[in-house]
Amino acid sequence: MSDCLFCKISAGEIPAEVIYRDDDCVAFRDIAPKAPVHLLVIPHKHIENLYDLKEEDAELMSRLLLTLPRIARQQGLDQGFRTVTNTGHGGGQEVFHLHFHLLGGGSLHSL
Ligand code: IU
Repeated sequence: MSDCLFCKISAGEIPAEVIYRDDDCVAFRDIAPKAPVHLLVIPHKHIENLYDLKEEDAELMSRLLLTLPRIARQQGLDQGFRTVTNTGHGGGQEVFHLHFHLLGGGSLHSL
């Protein structure tokens, strides 16, 4: 999607502090971190949010989920981490390209 900020980060057209990249996804630091480690993990494919997922995205999502703990370990989050995905305005979503917040490195309160 031509006017999507995260598509542009995925394509390398807008700078971001990228810490991981593979054929499916890219992970970069959130510009307004809410924890000592706060990454956003996004598929390259433009999917708006969980409501926008199709059956054909199942394998991509499966691989992406398997990637999250690998990235967390690379970041030294051996004690654990949190993932959050906001869906739609009602879920507090501000950027409409599917992303998983990956947070850790401090004491996170229970939800
Ligand atoms: P949300 O789940 O859509 O509310 O989260 C969007 C996140 O994207 C939020 O934490 C912002 O700080 C973050 N972000 C960013 O990292 N870089 C940007 O250029 C913009 C937002 I705009």
